[in-house]
Amino acid sequence: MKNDTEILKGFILRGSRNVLTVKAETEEGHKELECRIKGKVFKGHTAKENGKDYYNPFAPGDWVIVERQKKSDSALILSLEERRNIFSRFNQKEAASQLLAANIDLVLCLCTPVSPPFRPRFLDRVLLQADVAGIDAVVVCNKMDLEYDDIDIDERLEDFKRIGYKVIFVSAKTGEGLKELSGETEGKTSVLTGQSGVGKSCLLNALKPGLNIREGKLNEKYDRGAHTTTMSFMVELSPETRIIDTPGVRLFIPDGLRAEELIVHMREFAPLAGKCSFGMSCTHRTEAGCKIMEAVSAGVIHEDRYESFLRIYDDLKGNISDY
Ligand SMILES: Nc1nc2c(ncn2[C@@H]2O[C@H](COP(=O)(O)OP(=O)(O)OP(=O)(O)O)[C@@H](O)[C@H]2O)c(=O)[nH]1
Ligand SMILES: [Mg+2]
Ligand SMILES: [Zn+2]
Repeated sequence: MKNDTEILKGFILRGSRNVLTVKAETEEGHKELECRIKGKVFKGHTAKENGKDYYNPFAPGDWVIVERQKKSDSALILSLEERRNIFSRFNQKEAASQLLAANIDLVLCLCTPVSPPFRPRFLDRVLLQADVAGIDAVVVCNKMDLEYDDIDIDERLEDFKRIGYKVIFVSAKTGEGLKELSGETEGKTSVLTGQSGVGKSCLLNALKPGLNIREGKLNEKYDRGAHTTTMSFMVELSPETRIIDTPGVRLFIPDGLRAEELIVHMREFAPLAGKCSFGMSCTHRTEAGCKIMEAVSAGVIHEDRYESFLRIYDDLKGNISDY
């Protein structure tokens, strides 16, 4: 009886909460297996490991041990291998953390100068989350084929460079910058994040023709994306290079840190942590001797990053609002 099954190690490509596609090396070579979760062990397992609940127990990039019925294309997930890191966000609707990807080398923070409008505060949040997770991040500005004449956009992108982030300019449409982007992602597992409509799926299709990932059209009236991608999934550009596409979300609420810790996870703020007259209890809003406010006046911290900081701080205190 036992010989009818084989135990394999594989990684998750995509899936819902209950049914996941795992890629594993079987006796017949690499296969994509449709997997269900054995029992209800995982909710507890994940919660114990991370000290909190996730509304989805697995994410693309997770390594798992599965039991496969030989010759079949289905299996049961028995256990989760230890994670190197997780990229998550707080899901307000579910009031829980949502895993977007696991075991990641690089976060690609995709934005556009126009269509949909440039939203640097979204980038601030994604970059923050990458820092919290301990994952490298780069800003990727797509749709560079489109005209725009707002110098504030260039100035803000320059500021990301100034504080130490790489900014790559690309166009999924014309192919501009794709070589540089390929160079950056080569040999890594990356996660692609950004608002709906910035062209995440389109960019993947441009990086590897033939993928045929579904792309959406922008809503003309509101100049917004249509939330075309509804589930994270991994694509393999080569055996070593993997990218996880994610659904565009409207609000990115950072996850896994307390408001008081925010200061150490924003690059140009971090060196000032604890230096205010009121130390770590400073709210950086009104206090005399606040080093953050001084740094904003001196131009060491961009005013808009400071505004981002205040709003994220409020989010983390539970006062979530639009940003
Ligand atoms: N002009 C131009 N349009 C682009 C470019 N990249 C993507 N688009 C268009 O932007 C729209 C949205 O692209 P998607 O790839 O579906 O966007 P997404 O980020 O995956 O959106 P969600 O799945 O909803 O999160 C489509 O109409 C694309 O044709 C680009 O480089 N230039
Ligand atoms: Mg998409
Ligand atoms: Zn302060």
